[in-house]
Parts: sequence; structure tokens; C-alpha cells
Amino acid sequence: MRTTVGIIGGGPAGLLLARLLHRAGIDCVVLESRTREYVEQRQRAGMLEQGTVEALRSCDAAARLDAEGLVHQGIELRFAEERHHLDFPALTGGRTVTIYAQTEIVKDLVALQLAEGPPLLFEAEALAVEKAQSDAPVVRFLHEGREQTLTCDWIAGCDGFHGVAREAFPTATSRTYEHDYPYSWLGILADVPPSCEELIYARGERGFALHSMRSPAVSRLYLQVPNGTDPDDWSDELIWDELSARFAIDADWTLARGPITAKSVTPMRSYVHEPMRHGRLLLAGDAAHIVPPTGAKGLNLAVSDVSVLALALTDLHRTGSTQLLDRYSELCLSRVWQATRFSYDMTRMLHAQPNGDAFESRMQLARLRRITASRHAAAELAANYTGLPLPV
Ligand code: FAS
Ligand code: PHB
Repeated sequence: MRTTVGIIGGGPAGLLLARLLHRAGIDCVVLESRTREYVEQRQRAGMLEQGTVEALRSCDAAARLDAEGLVHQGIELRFAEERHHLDFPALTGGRTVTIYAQTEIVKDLVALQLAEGPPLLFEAEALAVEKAQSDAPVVRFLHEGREQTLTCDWIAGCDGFHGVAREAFPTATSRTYEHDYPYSWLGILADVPPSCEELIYARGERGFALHSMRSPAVSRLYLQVPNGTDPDDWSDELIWDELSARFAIDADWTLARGPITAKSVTPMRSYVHEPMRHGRLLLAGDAAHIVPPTGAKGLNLAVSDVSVLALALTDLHRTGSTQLLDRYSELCLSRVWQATRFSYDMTRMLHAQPNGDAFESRMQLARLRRITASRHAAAELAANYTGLPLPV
């Protein structure tokens, strides 16, 4: 097979890149190792920056998002038995965020691509990227039991943290930065209407808790738990009891309970791989960087990477200029490091330290008090949460 841009991975990064390139008249092919059913039901993110919503609208992939997405004007910080609402439009000059599940974005993009093109191959596992330094790089992949090759002008590695694209980067010219957190998140999906209009981030001595949602009928909640926690050790009742305890305040607010339909534990990690380009191979999304979900940046960073990559490839296609492509890694990393810093700060500010460090606990409270007392500090959080501008 031959194409202009070979895209490895049919997650939000790969599918949105294919959509943007297709709209720009650039040939591409997406190789996805899993089945359609699997990628469409994989529970992950749900909070969209304004820029992500605009990127999906820009390529006519937001019809259902605009119809079903929940637009939020802010979040609540809950600590020391107090509730503090951050009004994003007031703090950012009008910016908002939207709850719309990653599963639904993937479903929308898969349906559009299968209906309008470009080619999307499921159960097509990339085995390796070869000749990335040449002007005809190749993806070797397994599909329908046969090993095949896809020769490209450019390859986009959108294959997530456990993909193969990053392996094609020579270690001599690669640098990785990692930080593992001493706790994880136990995440649940529950068939119960959310007990809040907007997200609640709760910090307390028992540990962090987050109340999010997926629709007016489905809640999504997270609990800080020790690393290595087995979700089966947490009965539904224990989960609801612990969530109620962590959200508890002396005002008339109760957490509604209901049937838990999904339960999973996600370790927390920060990871950045530099550079994001090696010859004709470019990384985007989780293939290049991972952030803890506390800042809701994972999916949004993947979208901003492919927005920059689509602009750069379109510029080359239209003008022959490689100026943007040559700056791709530097441009994306400038935004990646800011999102990595914000996610790190939110995580450190809101999670109880396993060793119960009293000084650290006071530092957290002091930081939260600064944010809830100072318009300047609150605006800084709101600007990061709603999404910093694209680097182009
Ligand atoms: P993805 O991992 O989504 O997609 C990569 C795709 O490549 C997958 O479909 C995979 O099957 C495919 N692939 C891999 N290897 C391949 C190969 N060799 N050949 C072909 N295809 C291959 N973010 C939040 O903001 N909030 C959350 O609550 C949240 N929860 C998360 C929970 C988990 C368990 C994980 C892992 C991430 C979570 N994230 C969350 C972050 C998440 O949203 C990611 O940032 C987002 O999925 C990144 O999108 P992609 O870069 O497209 O990578
Ligand atoms: C989610 O809705 O899944 C979600 C929202 C905000 C976060 C993390 C997860 O910070």
C-alpha cells in the first residue's frame, strides 16, 4: 500500500488527524490494532477544553457534541468543609469547558471516516516503523493474518503510550522525563444522576475525590487509592461510603448513589518524550506524553498536537514549505510542558500524601486558599483548565 500520511492508531489523535487531513485533500490511511467495538467502548476522558470543541467543529465532527455535550461555566474546589466555585467565563474572558465522553468522540469520528473516508483498517497492528530518515518511510503491519507494508511520505505515530512508533526513535537522540505518583485513581461509572451541576474536586485528609459525569443520567467519579489497588477489593457500598465521606461538608448536600456499571484503577504518571519528530516520523498524543488526569489534559493535548500537525502538513501540501513541520516538535513541546506542569500542580495540590506529611498538607491548603482568595491566582488556574492557546 502507498499513501501520503500513514497514521498508526485509531484513538482520538489518529482519527482527528485523519479527519483534518481528509478535509485538506491529503491522502492518509489509519491502522488500528483493535476492533471497532473495542475502541468505541474504552472508558477514558470526558472533559474537553474550548479549543478541542472548536477543533472538532472545524472539521464538522461536532454535531452530536453540540447536541449532547454538557457545557460547564466552571468547577468547584471543595476542601476544609468549604465549597469554592471558579467562574471560568468571568476569569478568562468568556471561556468554558464541555463534558462529552472520549468514547463518543471516537464513535463520531469512526462513523464519519467509514462514511466519507479516508481508509480506516481495524485489527491492523503496526509491527514497526522503518526508514523513518528516508523520504519513503514504511509501516510494517499485520492485517487479515498477512504481514503487509504501507509506504508513506510521512508517518504519524498516534498509537498511545504502549505503541510501536516511539520505538523507532534512536535512543541516542531521545530524552524522556518521567514522574510516577505514589497513588492511583479508582474510577467508576454509575447509572445515577450527578449530584452536582459541575465538577467537584475535593481535597481532604482521607484523600482526593472527583465528581464528574457523562450525562444527566450517568455519573463518573474518582477516588484516590494506594498504588496496586485491586478494584475487586472495593465493594460498591465501600466506594459510595468513601466518596460520601470525602465530599462531606456541613451544608445540605448529599451524594446520590446508584448501580456502578464500570470500575477501574488507573496509575498516575507524568511522562514526556523529546523530540516528537524523527525524520519523517512524528509523534502525537499519548505516544509522546502522559499526564495524570487531575488536570483533564490527556485528550486535549492529543487534540492540540494533531491540530498543529494537520496545519503543518497542510502548509507543506499547499505551499511546499516545511517551516511548520521543522518546528513541529518544539511547538508542541512548548504546550505539552505547560500542560504537564499544570497537571502536576493540580495533582500535588489535591492528593493526600501517603506519608501524611503535615507540612505538605499545610502547603496544599495554603495554595488552595490563595486560589480561592485571589482573582489573579484563580484566573491562572482557569486559563490552564480551559486550555492555553495553540502554539501556532
Ligand atoms: P489512545 O491511547 O487513546 O489511542 C491510541 C490507539 O492506538 C489505540 O486505539 C490503540 O489500540 C492503537 N494502537 C496501539 N498500538 C498500536 C499498533 N501497534 N498498531 C496499531 N494501532 C495501535 N484523560 C482525561 O483527561 N481524563 C480521564 O479520565 C482519563 N482517563 C484515562 C484512563 C486511562 C486508562 C488512560 C490510559 C488514559 C486516560 N486519560 C484520561 C488520558 C486519555 O484520554 C488519553 O490522553 C487519550 O486517550 C490520548 O489519545 P491518543 O493519543 O489518541 O491515544
Ligand atoms: C472525566 O470526566 O473523566 C474527568 C474529568 C476531569 C478530570 C478527569 C476526568 O480532571
